[in-house]
Amino acid sequence: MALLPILTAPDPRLKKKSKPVDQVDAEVRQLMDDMLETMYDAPGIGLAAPQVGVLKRVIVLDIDREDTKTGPLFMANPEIIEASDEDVSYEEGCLSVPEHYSDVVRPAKVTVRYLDRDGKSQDLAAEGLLATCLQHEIDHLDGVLFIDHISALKRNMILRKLLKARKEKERDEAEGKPAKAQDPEHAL
Ligand code: GNR
Ligand code: NI
Repeated sequence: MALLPILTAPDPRLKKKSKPVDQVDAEVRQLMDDMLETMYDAPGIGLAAPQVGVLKRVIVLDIDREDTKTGPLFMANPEIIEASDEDVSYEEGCLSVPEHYSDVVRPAKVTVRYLDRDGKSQDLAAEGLLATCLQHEIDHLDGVLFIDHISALKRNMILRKLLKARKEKERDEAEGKPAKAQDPEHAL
């Protein structure tokens, strides 16, 4: 197992379309396991391979809630095969867009078809946070971030702030200053 570095926007790799995997082999399973460890460490409730610089259609999720104790989910080549007409708005965050949150409107329920960690085809019907998170992760595989679902004005403001924060971090590191703590109020 290994922790992988998480890319943050703006980064051209986060805008690319990821390639399907031919099969869930040992290499893909290793990627899934490393991604899960990285996601728990972050911490987050989902992670897509392009966020760790691997342009493969692989995602992992773990929505640990009282009502949905699904445990970790490993998915290769996930596809939305059904989406509800009903929409829902959720305040989303993203490990690749640190410290920014926006309401995003998406279908309330989706059914996803995917290959599990054993390479077996599965269908999963989801609602609530799991449905939102699945759509957020599958978006990553198509180079789409949650900020692409909000107004260009808000998106550009966030991207500008992310660039500024990155430059300040690089400057602080060059001067040997300690890393800033994350905002516990909004820890994912
Ligand atoms: O940890 C995460 N939390 C979250 C909250 C609301 C909607 C989506 C997410 S996914 C995010 C982790 C992440 O960036 N996955 O790509
Ligand atoms: Ni994300």
